[in-house]
Amino acid sequence: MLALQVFPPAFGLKSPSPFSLKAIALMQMSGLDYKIEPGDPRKTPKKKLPVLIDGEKHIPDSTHILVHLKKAHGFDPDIGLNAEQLAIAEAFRRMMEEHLYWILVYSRWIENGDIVREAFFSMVPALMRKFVFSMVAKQVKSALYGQGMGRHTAAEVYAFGAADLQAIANYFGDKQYFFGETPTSIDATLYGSLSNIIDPQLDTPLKQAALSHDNLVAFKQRFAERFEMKDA
Ligand SMILES: N[C@@H](CCC(=O)N[C@@H](CS)C(=O)NCC(=O)O)C(=O)O
Repeated sequence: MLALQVFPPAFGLKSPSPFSLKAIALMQMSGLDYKIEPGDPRKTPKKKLPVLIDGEKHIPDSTHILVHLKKAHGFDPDIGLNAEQLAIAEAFRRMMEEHLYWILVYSRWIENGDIVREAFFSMVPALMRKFVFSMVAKQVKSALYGQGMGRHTAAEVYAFGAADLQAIANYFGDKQYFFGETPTSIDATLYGSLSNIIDPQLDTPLKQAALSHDNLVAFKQRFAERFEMKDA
């Protein structure tokens, strides 16, 4: 059976990582038989999660997982899209994964470190938890600075986030899914991002910006129900 290694549940989500949640969403969409396993990024080929295990093969990266599902299992949620739609999906996917993602990271690790510490490191003995958290938080801050997002003020960061969400909401419009009535892979990406922004009990300006778009909130609910994404 296929096994999907992800960051284990937290914040009431099947996974508190947009990439892991996207991969779970893709597996749910595929209808393939699979199980979810808690992973440890230190032990994976690219030191990141998610990873799909298919027999002897370990496939890291949510995008490569989709490619593998297409090639090895005949699951292609994008088969009905034309070249223009594929280009639009790719651009929005990169916006969500390479830009909006970092605003989520900022909202958690820079602005709500205490809550993140208790949610993500509850398995670490209380005496060591602050120390372990501060080591990881240092790496995350450095990554944020390297990427560039960490060089902006909080107001600037959240303005970027609000602009991303506005663009997504504008394109989405009153459709059921990103490209109409049929869910495609960009819907899995969008669900992974939106659920991670909206569902945790963290009140952030990014969450407020997402909640201001009724069409995105309704989509998140619709997708979760159709593909049974709840029950962390
Ligand atoms: N491009 C990758 C990104 C995966 C990713 O960034 N995963 C993060 C969690 S959201 C991770 O594993 N971080 C662990 C680390 O950097 O040590 C994908 O699409 O799967």
